[in-house]
Amino acid sequence: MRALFRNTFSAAMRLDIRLLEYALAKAPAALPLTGQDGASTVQCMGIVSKIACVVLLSASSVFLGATNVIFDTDMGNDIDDVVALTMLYKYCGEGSARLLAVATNKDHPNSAEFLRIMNAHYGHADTPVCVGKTGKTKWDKLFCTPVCAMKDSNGNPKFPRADASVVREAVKGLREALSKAPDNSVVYISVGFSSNIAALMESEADEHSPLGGRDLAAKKIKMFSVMGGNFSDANYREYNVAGDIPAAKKFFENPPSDIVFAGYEIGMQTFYPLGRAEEFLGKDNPAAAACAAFMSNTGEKGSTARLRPNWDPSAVLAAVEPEYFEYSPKGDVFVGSGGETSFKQNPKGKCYFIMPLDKEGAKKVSERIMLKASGM
Ligand SMILES: [Ca+2]
Repeated sequence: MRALFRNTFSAAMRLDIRLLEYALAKAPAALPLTGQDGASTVQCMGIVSKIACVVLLSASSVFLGATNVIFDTDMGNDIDDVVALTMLYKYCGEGSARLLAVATNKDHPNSAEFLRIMNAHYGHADTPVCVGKTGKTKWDKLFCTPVCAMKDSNGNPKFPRADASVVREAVKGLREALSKAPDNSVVYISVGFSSNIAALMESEADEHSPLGGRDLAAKKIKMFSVMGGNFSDANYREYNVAGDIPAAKKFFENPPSDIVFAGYEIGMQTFYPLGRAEEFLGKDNPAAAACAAFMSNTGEKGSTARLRPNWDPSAVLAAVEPEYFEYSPKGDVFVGSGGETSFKQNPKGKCYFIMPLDKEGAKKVSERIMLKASGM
């Protein structure tokens, strides 16, 4: 076991599922059986083996439980948020994650509308969509607006939306979701600006909880998984940090719970092939449509081989399957005036970051992300 587990019990339980998947994949071939991942095929010896394998996997999923997840995104700015979210849906479908809420910190209405489309398509129509009026990146043109505008042959919206009743003001929605969760059970994945988290930390007692936001977060969130910063270059002004420096400073320098960082440099080590999104995700799929729109609207139309760095997907993988990475010791993260991030080792610190991958590790992470960001 290479990983530094923060939650040994749940990580061990997730490992059990993978051991079963491995056993299935290695079973002698006789009867083909489509695997849970869709993109892969596992084979079992015969009818009896097939039934036994399915029963084992099903029983494991029920027994092993799921990680409670909140996904906070700047959906609409870059396409890797879409890849990351499809991974989460996959984990939910497999029983290894439970999506408590999604939140957007991109201040454009079609960011939230696209999230309602995604949630409806992937069977999460009841999941709260928390919308932050952050004032950050108020433009939108790359994929949210184009996908929201798509029509079917009758001129109706191509993709159904989750009902507008699921929309919440960000802080209210996040407080509601956290208050309903068991203590120390939530993994909060942040793959955009820290605006919503900073606002949550400053919030006061309300009808959902008598606790202030910082105390509520500390009580309910066992860890944050953050795509942000650069831990190989202390002068680098990473986008998610530079986009809301005061919020990042408030959050990173005094976090309510542990933070694992997937830095810019980790995302740059593996890539998702946008040109194969429809092959991986299926036709009439809003995520595939978003990938196509992104390629078209960023001047890459016609490319079948475009590779997009796995920044946000790395944060999802670290949240749900942490054993795919190795980690730094604990320490403190500081945010510079221009959005630079620096790390200082401190055994009492709450921050740590994913270590750069070797060649074999990068191959495994790349394959795992492609597998999880495919099919349903
Ligand atoms: Ca993002």
